[in-house]
Amino acid sequence: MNQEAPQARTPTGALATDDASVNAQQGEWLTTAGGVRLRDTDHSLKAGERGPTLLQDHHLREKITHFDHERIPERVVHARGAGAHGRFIGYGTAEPVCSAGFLGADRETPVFVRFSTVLGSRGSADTVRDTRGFATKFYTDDGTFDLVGNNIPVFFIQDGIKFPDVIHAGKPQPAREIPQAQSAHDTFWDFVSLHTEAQHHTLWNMSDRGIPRSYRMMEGFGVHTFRLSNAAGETSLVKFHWKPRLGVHALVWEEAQLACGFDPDFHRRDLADAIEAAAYPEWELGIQVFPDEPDQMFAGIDLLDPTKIVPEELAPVQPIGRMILEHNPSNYFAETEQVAFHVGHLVPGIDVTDDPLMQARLFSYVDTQITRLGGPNYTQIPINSPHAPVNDMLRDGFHQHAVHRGVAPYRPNSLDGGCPFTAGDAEGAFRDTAVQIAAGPKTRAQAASFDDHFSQPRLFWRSMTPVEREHIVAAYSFELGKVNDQAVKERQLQCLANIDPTLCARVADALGLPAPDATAPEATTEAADPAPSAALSMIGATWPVEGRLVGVVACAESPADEIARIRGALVEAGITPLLIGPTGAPLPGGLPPQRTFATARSIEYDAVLLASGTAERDDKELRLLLSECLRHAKPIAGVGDADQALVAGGMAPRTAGVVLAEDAEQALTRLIELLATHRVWERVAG
Ligand code: HDE
Repeated sequence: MNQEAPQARTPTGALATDDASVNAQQGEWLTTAGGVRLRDTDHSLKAGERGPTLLQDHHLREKITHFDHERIPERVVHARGAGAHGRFIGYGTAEPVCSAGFLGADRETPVFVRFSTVLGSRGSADTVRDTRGFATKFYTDDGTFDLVGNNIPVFFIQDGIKFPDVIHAGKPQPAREIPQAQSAHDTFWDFVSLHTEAQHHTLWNMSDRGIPRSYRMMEGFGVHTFRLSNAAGETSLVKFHWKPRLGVHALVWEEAQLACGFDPDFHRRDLADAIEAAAYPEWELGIQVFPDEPDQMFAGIDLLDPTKIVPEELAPVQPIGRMILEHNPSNYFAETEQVAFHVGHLVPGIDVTDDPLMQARLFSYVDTQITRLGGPNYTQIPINSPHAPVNDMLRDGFHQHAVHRGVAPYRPNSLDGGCPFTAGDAEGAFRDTAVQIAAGPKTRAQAASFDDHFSQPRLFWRSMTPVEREHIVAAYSFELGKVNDQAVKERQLQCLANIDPTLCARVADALGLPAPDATAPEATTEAADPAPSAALSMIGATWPVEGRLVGVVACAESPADEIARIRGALVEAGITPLLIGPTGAPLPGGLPPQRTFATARSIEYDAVLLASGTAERDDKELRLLLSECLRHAKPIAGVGDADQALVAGGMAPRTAGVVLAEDAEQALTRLIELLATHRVWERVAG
């Protein structure tokens, strides 16, 4: 098992002990919470063998009372998640724009990352169509920096005051509390069709970005524009990007739906299994850099508007470091559930901007932890403890772990010798950038530059390949098909007409409704006629295959040495082989299969290979597995006589992406080439 607990820290951030378990359990005897050794924990104290139970039983009361309070409120959004520990390694390339020490060349910083869905409850399925959270805690020597981002670079709303509205609309409807963890219902589409600034984010959700193949294969975005400053105090505006080494890949919609039933923990399991198999997930952190001009615009795009991207073709993403996740949490609750991120956890060199969405977040994240984690001392929980020394003059409160000394937790003081002292630039103090504020009246109005809601969705749609467009049309057709209110559907079609007439016509056709004409005025301006951005598409390149999963179907007739060679070659390529046998009985060579025909479904494998000897297999389950792989555009290979099993599985001769080879090595070479393209799209392209 590759698991390592977080380092135990004292409430002031110092290392407490080398043995993290000491804080949780000590000694060999079962005890009460007070440390008294127990004789029996299986029977309550009764008046005679047949009761009644005595109120006096303090052990019973302590055990049950603690159990009664084991749950804490789940996060109001992003309740469902998975976490991992790792390292961030700076390249030093950020130095011209950012003085943050952890970005320095070869500097290593421990990190904890939590991925999540947004809408569902803590027990909901992983593979629903939704945005994914991508929150990273950097335990830097200069204090904690949290980059609390998503896998989609834009947001539904431009002003944080609307967050309760968009979330109330997306959450299950109040009367019956359904549907769980999805946007395919009236209230969501009611809101986004009325509130057209949400259309860009919604389009990303309807694309394959809404159903990632794995947390390991997602981009991450800081979404807002941040303000960086270098050692000379010069500032730049930037957007943060995480680029996954394995590429950005998605499930197909049928897989996502099947996984909700077959394996609701699909993404959690994938992340933990990959780390355990030493296929460590890795991302490169990059920044798009913009000059810090007074208008905070770049190429006509308002950098304070979180519903807009800046195409990478206009501002390339410059790599500044990489992150590798190497350890699973030891305890879900202690680490993944209790981790508390905050947009205001900033380190010297990194500052926020006036983006009105970001400004509201600066309030929300501390506030929510006070309810969720039971008071203001949540930064003392080990997973949240800074790795920098803390001397904060914050005192008391629920669950205070520190035994503070001194008499003067105030400043100025003379009684504690004036301690602690404030720091200056030389001591690495945080500096609030002295941004010039344009004078104006107090107002609830927003800038006119926030008004264009359609040109960027149009840019996204135009940047998609035909397969990706098909998926978007299918997603809108599914989601709007689940909406009952006719007016809501018509209003959303009107929004689609303002994005692109073909998109609108295709969805209208699926709904059996007329396609309206565009009404938005933007279609006449240059910004409204954007050039496609190739960086937005997920199709058309090749990516590393390390850490992908290949199902290897074998049976009693398969040669032992061939099974061994196939497994060996896959492992050599960094791919995880999963042996699939007709039953749980060991396969030739003695290895037990990891999956049986009854438990194997296409969702679990990125590609499938049939060893020779499987020719005669005509099992119902095997046929189902192969036909699903076929529909899900997965590479399939058969060695020797396995072609007969493939025909039984519904494959016509020369089906795209189906490899038949005399020997295992040939089959594997071709299969791995196909796997590097993620899927065989020409098989399913209409
Ligand atoms: Fe969050 N968000 N958010 N959010 N958010 C929370 O904080 C909030 C927004 C994001 O794994 C909450 O600890 C407001 C944008 C992630 O623990 C809460 C607004 C982005 C996570 C909260 C936003 C995010 C959260 C719920 C609009 C992408 C999960 C529990 C102003 C850049 C972090 C908690 C984790 C969690 C509020 C908008 C990302 C309630 C008010 C934009 C990844 O504080």
